[in-house]
Amino acid sequence: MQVTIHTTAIFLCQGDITAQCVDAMVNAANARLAGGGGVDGAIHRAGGPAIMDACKKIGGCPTGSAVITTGGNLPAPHVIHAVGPVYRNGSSGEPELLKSVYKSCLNLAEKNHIKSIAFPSISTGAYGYPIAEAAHIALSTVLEHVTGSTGIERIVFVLFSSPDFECYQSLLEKMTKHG
Ligand code: AR6
Repeated sequence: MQVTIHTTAIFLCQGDITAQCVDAMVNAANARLAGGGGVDGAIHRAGGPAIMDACKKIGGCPTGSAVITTGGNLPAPHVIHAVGPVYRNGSSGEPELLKSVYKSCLNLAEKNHIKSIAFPSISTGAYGYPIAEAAHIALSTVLEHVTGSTGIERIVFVLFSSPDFECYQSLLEKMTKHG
């Protein structure tokens, strides 16, 4: 599925984020930038040790924020390491932190003249964020951001499972139909 808002095309696809040909791939990282499972494991495996070397130099990243490194051997020259919140009960600041992490990625992308960026569904794996709530925050933050003037031409959400893809798809349809 694809929608174009202002000058930015937003795509949804199902698959493995490490195969995306984009300027920057977003990693669902942890605050220590220490690597892990899920997207984090896949990105470090496919990108090689240069990414971990760069993460070690940075040292860490607060929840709700993001940092940028090389993409190592990945098809993307950059990786944006985004630290989403661990989901507790939904009223411990998780929505604000999740919105903030997407905004941080978009701001970092613009600052680095990135024209295409791939996002996973941040926080909805090991960090336990319910998919529908997280998808709503992810999509609304991106849609809001691209109504302004931005150098980002292409934003891809890469969903791993078919239920996650369907959830994002039905939400994006609703959100773009009703404004
Ligand atoms: N491509 C795209 N999406 C994927 C891939 C992939 N290769 N692999 C998993 N997903 P998660 P989080 C989906 O756990 O919840 C790590 O250990 C997955 O199905 O990667 O933010 C870090 O080090 C889910 O929908 O990230 C942190 O400690 C989504 O990506 C912690 O997990 C996010 O799942 C971060 O947890």
